[in-house]
Amino acid sequence: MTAAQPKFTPRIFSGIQPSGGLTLGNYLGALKRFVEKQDEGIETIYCLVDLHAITVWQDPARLRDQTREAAAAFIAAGIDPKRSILFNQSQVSAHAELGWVLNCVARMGWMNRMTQWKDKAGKDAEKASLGLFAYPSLMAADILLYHATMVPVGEDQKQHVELCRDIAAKFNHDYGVDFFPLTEPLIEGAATRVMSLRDGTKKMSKSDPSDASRINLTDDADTIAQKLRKARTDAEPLPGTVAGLKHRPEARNLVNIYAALAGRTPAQVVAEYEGKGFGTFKPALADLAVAKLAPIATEMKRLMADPAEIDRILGDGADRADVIAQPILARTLEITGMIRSRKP
Ligand code: AQP
Repeated sequence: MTAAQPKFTPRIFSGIQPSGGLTLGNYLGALKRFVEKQDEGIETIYCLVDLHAITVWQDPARLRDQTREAAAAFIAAGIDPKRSILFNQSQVSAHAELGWVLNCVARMGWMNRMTQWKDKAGKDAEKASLGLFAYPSLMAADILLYHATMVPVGEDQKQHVELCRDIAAKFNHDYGVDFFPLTEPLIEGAATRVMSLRDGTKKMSKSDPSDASRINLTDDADTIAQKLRKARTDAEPLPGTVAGLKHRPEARNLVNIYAALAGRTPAQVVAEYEGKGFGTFKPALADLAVAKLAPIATEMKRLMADPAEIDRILGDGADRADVIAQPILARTLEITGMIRSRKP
Protein backbone atom coordinates (compact mmCIF):
# COMPACT_ATOMS: atom_id res chain seq x y z
CA MET A 1 0.00 0.00 0.00
CA THR A 2 1.27 3.45 -0.87
CA ALA A 3 -0.16 6.91 -1.36
CA ALA A 4 -1.17 5.78 -4.81
CA GLN A 5 -3.34 2.95 -3.48
CA PRO A 6 -6.99 3.71 -4.24
CA LYS A 7 -8.30 2.43 -0.87
CA PHE A 8 -7.01 5.57 0.84
CA THR A 9 -7.92 9.06 -0.33
CA PRO A 10 -4.95 11.44 -0.41
CA ARG A 11 -4.76 13.18 2.95
CA ILE A 12 -1.89 15.06 4.56
CA PHE A 13 -1.15 15.15 8.26
CA SER A 14 1.80 16.80 9.95
CA GLY A 15 2.67 18.40 13.24
CA ILE A 16 5.10 20.65 15.05
CA GLN A 17 5.96 20.57 18.73
CA PRO A 18 5.18 23.77 20.65
CA SER A 19 8.34 23.12 22.67
CA GLY A 20 9.71 26.61 21.99
CA GLY A 21 9.34 29.36 19.44
CA LEU A 22 9.36 28.09 15.84
CA THR A 23 12.56 28.52 13.86
CA LEU A 24 13.58 29.07 10.26
CA GLY A 25 14.24 25.28 10.20
CA ASN A 26 10.64 24.54 11.15
CA TYR A 27 9.50 27.10 8.58
CA LEU A 28 11.52 25.86 5.59
CA GLY A 29 11.45 22.15 6.48
CA ALA A 30 7.78 22.04 7.43
CA LEU A 31 5.52 25.09 7.69
CA LYS A 32 6.20 26.64 4.28
CA ARG A 33 5.54 23.27 2.67
CA PHE A 34 2.37 22.76 4.75
CA VAL A 35 1.05 25.93 3.12
CA GLU A 36 2.05 24.72 -0.37
CA LYS A 37 0.21 21.42 0.19
CA GLN A 38 -2.89 23.24 1.42
CA ASP A 39 -2.77 25.48 -1.67
CA GLU A 40 -2.51 22.44 -3.94
CA GLY A 41 -6.01 21.55 -2.73
CA ILE A 42 -5.14 18.32 -0.89
CA GLU A 43 -7.01 17.68 2.39
CA THR A 44 -4.61 18.92 5.08
CA ILE A 45 -4.62 18.35 8.85
CA TYR A 46 -2.03 20.19 10.94
CA CYS A 47 -1.44 19.64 14.61
CA LEU A 48 0.46 21.37 17.40
CA VAL A 49 1.70 18.27 19.16
CA ASP A 50 1.62 19.37 22.79
CA LEU A 51 1.57 15.77 24.06
CA HIS A 52 4.89 15.29 22.30
CA ALA A 53 6.26 18.52 23.77
CA ILE A 54 5.87 17.25 27.36
CA THR A 55 8.16 14.28 26.69
CA VAL A 56 10.77 16.75 27.98
CA TRP A 57 9.94 19.21 30.77
CA GLN A 58 7.73 22.15 29.79
CA ASP A 59 6.66 24.92 32.11
CA PRO A 60 2.81 24.78 31.91
CA ALA A 61 2.22 28.52 31.40
CA ARG A 62 4.97 28.71 28.78
CA LEU A 63 3.62 25.65 26.98
CA ARG A 64 0.21 27.33 26.65
CA ASP A 65 1.84 30.51 25.30
CA GLN A 66 4.07 28.58 22.92
CA THR A 67 1.10 26.60 21.61
CA ARG A 68 -0.81 29.81 20.85
CA GLU A 69 2.32 31.33 19.33
CA ALA A 70 2.82 28.28 17.11
CA ALA A 71 -0.83 28.51 15.99
CA ALA A 72 -0.25 32.18 15.18
CA ALA A 73 2.86 31.21 13.18
CA PHE A 74 0.87 28.69 11.13
CA ILE A 75 -1.81 31.24 10.29
CA ALA A 76 0.66 34.07 9.66
CA ALA A 77 2.61 31.80 7.31
CA GLY A 78 -0.51 31.11 5.24
CA ILE A 79 -2.43 28.23 6.83
CA ASP A 80 -6.12 29.02 6.46
CA PRO A 81 -7.94 27.37 9.37
CA LYS A 82 -11.05 27.04 7.22
CA ARG A 83 -9.31 25.10 4.44
CA SER A 84 -6.91 23.15 6.70
CA ILE A 85 -7.74 21.61 10.05
CA LEU A 86 -5.51 23.26 12.67
CA PHE A 87 -5.66 22.11 16.29
CA ASN A 88 -3.61 21.08 19.30
CA GLN A 89 -3.16 17.38 19.85
CA SER A 90 -4.31 17.10 23.48
CA GLN A 91 -7.80 18.32 22.56
CA VAL A 92 -8.41 15.13 20.57
CA SER A 93 -8.01 12.32 23.10
CA ALA A 94 -8.05 9.68 20.36
CA HIS A 95 -4.33 10.47 19.76
CA ALA A 96 -3.39 9.18 23.20
CA GLU A 97 -5.78 6.22 22.92
CA LEU A 98 -4.46 5.04 19.56
CA GLY A 99 -0.95 5.80 20.83
CA TRP A 100 -1.45 3.20 23.56
CA VAL A 101 -2.60 0.54 21.09
CA LEU A 102 0.41 1.25 18.88
CA ASN A 103 2.74 1.07 21.91
CA CYS A 104 1.62 -2.54 22.07
CA VAL A 105 2.44 -3.09 18.39
CA ALA A 106 5.81 -1.30 18.22
CA ARG A 107 8.85 -3.28 19.38
CA MET A 108 11.42 -2.06 21.92
CA GLY A 109 14.21 -2.88 19.46
CA TRP A 110 12.68 -0.59 16.84
CA MET A 111 12.44 2.30 19.32
CA ASN A 112 16.00 1.73 20.49
CA ARG A 113 17.25 2.35 16.97
CA MET A 114 15.69 5.82 16.70
CA THR A 115 18.46 8.39 16.35
CA GLN A 116 16.32 11.19 17.83
CA TRP A 117 15.82 9.10 20.98
CA LYS A 118 19.58 8.56 21.22
CA ASP A 119 20.31 12.26 20.63
CA LYS A 120 17.70 13.61 23.02
CA ALA A 121 18.16 11.04 25.80
CA GLY A 122 21.91 11.58 25.56
CA LYS A 123 24.26 9.68 27.82
CA ASP A 124 21.77 9.48 30.67
CA ALA A 125 18.93 7.51 29.05
CA GLU A 126 17.89 6.15 32.48
CA LYS A 127 16.67 9.63 33.40
CA ALA A 128 14.75 10.26 30.16
CA SER A 129 10.97 9.99 30.32
CA LEU A 130 9.16 6.89 29.14
CA GLY A 131 7.21 9.26 26.88
CA LEU A 132 10.40 10.32 25.08
CA PHE A 133 11.13 6.67 24.30
CA ALA A 134 7.56 6.10 23.06
CA TYR A 135 7.50 9.40 21.09
CA PRO A 136 7.66 7.72 17.64
CA SER A 137 4.70 5.43 18.35
CA LEU A 138 2.57 8.40 19.44
CA MET A 139 3.68 10.09 16.21
CA ALA A 140 2.54 7.00 14.29
CA ALA A 141 -0.83 7.31 16.05
CA ASP A 142 -1.08 10.99 15.04
CA ILE A 143 -0.67 10.01 11.40
CA LEU A 144 -2.66 6.78 11.31
CA LEU A 145 -5.60 8.22 13.27
CA TYR A 146 -6.51 10.11 10.09
CA HIS A 147 -5.41 7.43 7.62
CA ALA A 148 -3.01 10.08 6.33
CA THR A 149 -1.29 9.00 3.13
CA MET A 150 1.47 11.65 3.13
CA VAL A 151 3.45 13.48 5.81
CA PRO A 152 5.52 16.53 4.87
CA VAL A 153 8.51 16.62 7.24
CA GLY A 154 12.12 17.72 7.44
CA GLU A 155 14.92 15.21 6.93
CA ASP A 156 15.27 14.61 10.69
CA GLN A 157 11.81 13.03 10.90
CA LYS A 158 12.29 10.54 8.03
CA GLN A 159 13.19 7.68 10.36
CA HIS A 160 10.06 8.25 12.44
CA VAL A 161 7.79 8.15 9.36
CA GLU A 162 9.49 4.93 8.26
CA LEU A 163 8.79 3.51 11.71
CA CYS A 164 5.15 4.56 11.32
CA ARG A 165 5.01 2.41 8.18
CA ASP A 166 6.54 -0.54 10.06
CA ILE A 167 3.97 -0.16 12.86
CA ALA A 168 1.07 0.07 10.36
CA ALA A 169 2.33 -2.98 8.46
CA LYS A 170 2.73 -5.01 11.66
CA PHE A 171 -0.77 -4.05 12.86
CA ASN A 172 -2.26 -5.01 9.47
CA HIS A 173 -0.32 -8.28 9.45
CA ASP A 174 -0.95 -9.27 13.09
CA TYR A 175 -4.70 -8.66 12.87
CA GLY A 176 -5.07 -9.88 9.28
CA VAL A 177 -6.52 -6.60 8.04
CA ASP A 178 -5.76 -3.97 5.42
CA PHE A 179 -6.71 -1.12 7.71
CA PHE A 180 -3.84 1.33 8.05
CA PRO A 181 -2.09 2.96 5.06
CA LEU A 182 1.67 2.85 4.63
CA THR A 183 2.20 6.59 4.80
CA GLU A 184 4.80 8.29 2.60
CA PRO A 185 7.18 10.92 3.99
CA LEU A 186 7.32 14.02 1.75
CA ILE A 187 10.81 15.46 2.11
CA GLU A 188 11.13 18.12 -0.57
CA GLY A 189 12.81 21.41 -1.31
CA ALA A 190 16.23 23.00 -0.93
CA ALA A 191 16.20 23.17 2.88
CA THR A 192 15.05 19.82 4.27
CA ARG A 193 17.73 20.12 6.95
CA VAL A 194 18.52 23.68 7.98
CA MET A 195 21.67 23.80 10.09
CA SER A 196 22.65 25.92 13.08
CA LEU A 197 24.08 29.34 12.21
CA ARG A 198 26.90 28.69 14.71
CA ASP A 199 27.79 25.13 13.65
CA GLY A 200 27.08 23.81 10.16
CA THR A 201 27.12 20.21 11.35
CA LYS A 202 24.28 20.67 13.88
CA LYS A 203 20.57 20.97 13.06
CA MET A 204 18.94 24.35 13.70
CA SER A 205 16.69 23.64 16.64
CA LYS A 206 14.24 25.58 18.80
CA SER A 207 15.69 24.03 21.96
CA ASP A 208 19.35 24.92 21.20
CA PRO A 209 20.59 26.98 24.18
CA SER A 210 22.18 29.52 21.82
CA ASP A 211 19.67 32.00 20.38
CA ALA A 212 22.31 33.06 17.84
CA SER A 213 22.19 29.52 16.38
CA ARG A 214 18.73 30.05 14.92
CA ILE A 215 16.34 32.54 13.40
CA ASN A 216 13.07 32.59 15.32
CA LEU A 217 9.89 33.37 13.43
CA THR A 218 9.30 36.14 15.98
CA ASP A 219 12.66 37.84 15.29
CA ASP A 220 12.35 41.38 13.93
CA ALA A 221 14.10 42.61 10.78
CA ASP A 222 17.21 43.88 12.59
CA THR A 223 17.67 40.67 14.56
CA ILE A 224 17.29 38.51 11.43
CA ALA A 225 19.84 40.60 9.53
CA GLN A 226 22.27 40.65 12.45
CA LYS A 227 22.11 36.88 13.04
CA LEU A 228 22.74 36.18 9.36
CA ARG A 229 25.61 38.67 9.20
CA LYS A 230 27.21 36.96 12.21
CA ALA A 231 26.55 33.41 10.95
CA ARG A 232 29.68 31.29 10.97
CA THR A 233 31.27 30.84 7.54
CA ASP A 234 34.65 30.13 5.99
CA ALA A 235 36.89 32.62 4.21
CA GLU A 236 36.55 31.24 0.66
CA PRO A 237 34.41 32.83 -2.06
CA LEU A 238 31.37 30.87 -3.24
CA PRO A 239 32.03 28.16 -5.84
CA GLY A 240 30.17 27.95 -9.15
CA THR A 241 28.70 24.49 -8.51
CA VAL A 242 26.90 22.73 -5.65
CA ALA A 243 29.64 20.06 -5.66
CA GLY A 244 32.06 22.79 -4.57
CA LEU A 245 30.12 23.17 -1.31
CA LYS A 246 30.62 19.54 -0.32
CA HIS A 247 33.13 20.11 2.47
CA ARG A 248 31.81 23.55 3.45
CA PRO A 249 28.78 22.86 5.69
CA GLU A 250 28.24 26.48 6.80
CA ALA A 251 28.44 27.86 3.25
CA ARG A 252 26.16 25.08 1.98
CA ASN A 253 23.63 25.86 4.71
CA LEU A 254 23.44 29.56 3.79
CA VAL A 255 23.11 28.72 0.08
CA ASN A 256 20.32 26.23 0.83
CA ILE A 257 18.50 28.79 3.00
CA TYR A 258 18.78 31.38 0.23
CA ALA A 259 17.51 28.91 -2.37
CA ALA A 260 14.54 27.80 -0.24
CA LEU A 261 13.54 31.38 0.59
CA ALA A 262 13.89 32.51 -3.04
CA GLY A 263 12.12 29.46 -4.49
CA ARG A 264 15.22 28.60 -6.53
CA THR A 265 17.63 25.67 -6.63
CA PRO A 266 21.01 25.79 -4.83
CA ALA A 267 22.64 25.35 -8.28
CA GLN A 268 20.97 28.55 -9.52
CA VAL A 269 22.10 30.41 -6.39
CA VAL A 270 25.76 29.41 -6.65
CA ALA A 271 25.74 30.14 -10.38
CA GLU A 272 24.63 33.69 -9.59
CA TYR A 273 27.08 34.26 -6.73
CA GLU A 274 30.11 32.37 -8.10
CA GLY A 275 33.35 33.99 -6.96
CA LYS A 276 31.58 36.37 -4.54
CA GLY A 277 32.60 36.42 -0.88
CA PHE A 278 30.31 36.35 2.14
CA GLY A 279 30.68 40.12 2.40
CA THR A 280 28.40 40.24 -0.66
CA PHE A 281 26.33 37.09 -0.13
CA LYS A 282 25.34 37.59 3.52
CA PRO A 283 23.74 41.03 3.04
CA ALA A 284 21.81 39.68 0.02
CA LEU A 285 20.63 36.73 2.11
CA ALA A 286 19.71 39.05 4.99
CA ASP A 287 17.60 41.24 2.67
CA LEU A 288 15.82 38.21 1.26
CA ALA A 289 15.20 36.69 4.71
CA VAL A 290 13.85 39.96 6.08
CA ALA A 291 11.54 40.37 3.07
CA LYS A 292 10.13 36.86 3.52
CA LEU A 293 10.10 36.52 7.32
CA ALA A 294 9.48 39.95 8.83
CA PRO A 295 5.85 40.08 7.55
CA ILE A 296 5.21 36.74 9.28
CA ALA A 297 6.52 38.12 12.58
CA THR A 298 4.34 41.22 12.22
CA GLU A 299 1.23 39.16 11.50
CA MET A 300 2.01 36.81 14.41
CA LYS A 301 2.15 39.79 16.75
CA ARG A 302 -1.26 40.94 15.55
CA LEU A 303 -2.78 37.47 16.00
CA MET A 304 -1.20 36.99 19.43
CA ALA A 305 -3.01 40.08 20.68
CA ASP A 306 -6.23 38.04 20.64
CA PRO A 307 -5.49 34.71 22.37
CA ALA A 308 -9.21 33.92 22.77
CA GLU A 309 -9.57 33.91 18.97
CA ILE A 310 -6.59 31.55 18.65
CA ASP A 311 -8.18 29.22 21.23
CA ARG A 312 -11.45 29.36 19.29
CA ILE A 313 -9.67 28.37 16.07
CA LEU A 314 -7.90 25.47 17.81
CA GLY A 315 -11.17 24.30 19.39
CA ASP A 316 -12.96 24.38 16.04
CA GLY A 317 -10.10 22.47 14.41
CA ALA A 318 -10.17 19.87 17.21
CA ASP A 319 -13.92 19.33 16.68
CA ARG A 320 -13.37 18.73 12.97
CA ALA A 321 -10.35 16.46 13.60
CA ASP A 322 -12.37 14.43 16.11
CA VAL A 323 -15.05 13.70 13.51
CA ILE A 324 -12.43 11.96 11.33
CA ALA A 325 -10.52 10.37 14.22
CA GLN A 326 -13.32 8.77 16.23
CA PRO A 327 -14.54 6.20 13.66
CA ILE A 328 -10.92 5.18 12.90
CA LEU A 329 -10.17 4.76 16.61
CA ALA A 330 -13.44 2.84 17.15
CA ARG A 331 -12.65 0.46 14.28
CA THR A 332 -9.09 -0.03 15.58
CA LEU A 333 -10.43 -1.00 19.00
CA GLU A 334 -12.94 -3.37 17.43
CA ILE A 335 -10.19 -5.00 15.37
CA THR A 336 -8.11 -5.50 18.52
CA GLY A 337 -10.99 -7.21 20.36
CA MET A 338 -12.25 -4.46 22.69
CA ILE A 339 -15.97 -4.47 23.53
CA ARG A 340 -17.66 -1.29 22.25
CA SER A 341 -21.18 -1.34 23.72
CA ARG A 342 -21.74 2.26 24.90
CA LYS A 343 -24.36 4.27 23.08
CA PRO A 344 -22.82 7.13 21.07
N1 AQP B 1 16.54 22.39 11.18
C1 AQP B 1 15.50 21.90 10.52
N2 AQP B 1 15.52 21.84 9.17
C2 AQP B 1 14.46 21.36 8.46
N3 AQP B 1 13.32 20.92 9.06
C3 AQP B 1 13.27 20.96 10.40
N4 AQP B 1 12.31 20.62 11.28
C4 AQP B 1 12.72 20.87 12.54
N5 AQP B 1 13.97 21.39 12.52
C5 AQP B 1 14.32 21.46 11.20
C6 AQP B 1 11.03 20.07 10.89
O1 AQP B 1 10.00 20.79 11.57
C7 AQP B 1 8.94 19.89 11.85
C8 AQP B 1 8.54 19.99 13.28
O2 AQP B 1 9.58 19.53 14.10
P1 AQP B 1 9.29 19.36 15.64
O3 AQP B 1 9.08 20.66 16.25
O4 AQP B 1 8.16 18.43 15.83
O5 AQP B 1 10.52 18.64 16.25
P2 AQP B 1 12.02 18.68 15.91
O6 AQP B 1 12.25 18.08 14.57
O7 AQP B 1 12.71 18.02 17.05
O8 AQP B 1 12.33 20.23 15.85
P3 AQP B 1 13.26 21.08 16.76
O9 AQP B 1 13.16 22.51 16.34
O10 AQP B 1 14.64 20.50 16.78
O11 AQP B 1 12.54 20.95 18.16
P4 AQP B 1 13.15 20.57 19.56
O12 AQP B 1 14.32 21.47 19.74
O13 AQP B 1 12.05 20.82 20.56
O14 AQP B 1 13.53 19.13 19.47
C9 AQP B 1 9.39 18.49 11.45
O15 AQP B 1 8.84 18.17 10.18
C10 AQP B 1 10.87 18.63 11.36
O16 AQP B 1 11.44 17.73 10.43
